[in-house]
Amino acid sequence: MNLTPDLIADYNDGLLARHRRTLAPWTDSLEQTEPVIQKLIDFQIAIPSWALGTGGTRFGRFSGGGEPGSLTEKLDDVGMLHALNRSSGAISLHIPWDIPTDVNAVRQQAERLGLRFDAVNSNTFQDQTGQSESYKFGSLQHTDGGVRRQAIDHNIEVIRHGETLGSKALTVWLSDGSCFPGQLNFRQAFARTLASLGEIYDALPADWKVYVEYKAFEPNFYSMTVGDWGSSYLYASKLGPKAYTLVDLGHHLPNANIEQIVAILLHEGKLGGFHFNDSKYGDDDLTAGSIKPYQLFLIFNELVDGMDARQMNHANDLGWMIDASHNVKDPLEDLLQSVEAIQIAYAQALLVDRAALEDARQNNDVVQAQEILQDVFRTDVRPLVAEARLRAGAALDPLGLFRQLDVREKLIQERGAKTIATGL
Ligand SMILES: [Mn+2]
Repeated sequence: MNLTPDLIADYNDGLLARHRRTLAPWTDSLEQTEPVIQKLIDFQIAIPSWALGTGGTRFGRFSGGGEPGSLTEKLDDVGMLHALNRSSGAISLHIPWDIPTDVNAVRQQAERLGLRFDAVNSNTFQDQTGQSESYKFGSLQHTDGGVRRQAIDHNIEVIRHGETLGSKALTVWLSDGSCFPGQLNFRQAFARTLASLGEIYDALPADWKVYVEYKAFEPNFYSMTVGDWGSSYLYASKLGPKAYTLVDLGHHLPNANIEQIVAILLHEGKLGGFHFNDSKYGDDDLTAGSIKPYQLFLIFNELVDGMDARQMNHANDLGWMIDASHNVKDPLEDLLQSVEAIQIAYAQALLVDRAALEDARQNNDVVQAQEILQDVFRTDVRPLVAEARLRAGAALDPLGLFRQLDVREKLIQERGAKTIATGL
C-alpha cells in the first residue's frame, strides 16, 4: 500500500482544526515546547521483524491474516508504519528467520521506505532444521565444545549478515541456564559463556556494538546464565568497550526497580539499548505503556537525565527497539500504540523541571520531588506528539488512518488469511 504524502496531507486536513485547538495551550510556552517537538521528530524506534505477525503462547496462536511471509513483506509493513507515524524508521532483524536472499534489493527497498537496519539478533534458543548440534542444554554455556563452536559461528554469521545491510549492533539473548538444582555448574557455565562471547566480540567490526540482553527466567526456570543486569554488566565489562547491557522491560523479576537499573548502567556508560514492552506478571510482551505507564515515564525520566549528564545524543547513542508480540491485537495497530506510548513518556520526561527536582532533592523535600514528577506525568502531551508527527509528514492520527484505509483487509486480500510470519 502506497501512503503518499498527498494522501496523508488530505487526511490531516480533516483533523487540523481540532489539532490546533488542543495544541493552543502549548503555544504560550514555545521556548519550552519547540526543543521537545524537535527531539520527538528525531527520535526513531526500531520495529522488530518478529512483532509484525501475531505472537503466540505455548498454548496456541491465532493468526490475524495478511501477515508478512517474507523479509520483503516485513519491510513493507514497517515502511507503512513509518509512513503513518514517521517514528518507526528502523527494523531489527532476526537471523535465521530473516536472512536476505538478495541483499541489494533489500537495501534498496529499505532506502526507498526510509528505513535503516538496527541491531541484528541471533538465535541459539531453537534448533534449526539441518543443524548438527542441539541447543537443548544451552548454547554458549554448553558443556560440549562442539555446541559452543556452532553457536559462536552462528553469531559471527549474524554479524556478517548485519554488515551487508548496514547494521551496527548485534543483540545476544541467551536462553542458556538450567531447570533444576544440580544441573549446572554455575561458575563453569559463566566462564564458558564469557569465553564464547569473547570469540563473538573479537569478530565485531570496529564500529559495532554487542548488546548482552538478560532475562530472569524462562525458558529455564531454575537459573539463567545471563539472568539479571548485574550478570550482563559483568559480561559486558569483561568483554570490553564495544559490549553493553540491553534492558528488556519484561525480563525482570516482579516489581524490580527498572528505572534505578537504567540510571546506574547509564552512569557507568554501559547501557546499550532497550527493548520496550509492558507486563503484568513476567515477560508478557504487551504493548508498551499499556499496564504501567508511570513506570515507563520514570524510566524515560532516568534515561533523559542520565543521557544529558553524559552529553549523549538521545536519538542515536542508544538502541531503541520494541520487543513485543501477543495473541489478540492486530500487530500493526499494536505497534502504532507502542510507539505512541513511548513518545508520550519521552516527551513527558523532556518536560521535567530538572533544576527544581534537584533543588527538592537537595532539601530533602520528598513531597515536592514527587509533585514535580507527577505533575508532568499527569500532563496530556499528546498534542505535542501529534504536532511532531504533523511536522514530520506523518498522519495526525496514525491508527485512525490505518483503520480508515482498511489496511488489514487489504493485506489479507493480498497475502491471504492464513499466512504466518516467518519464524513464528
Ligand atoms: Mn528482548
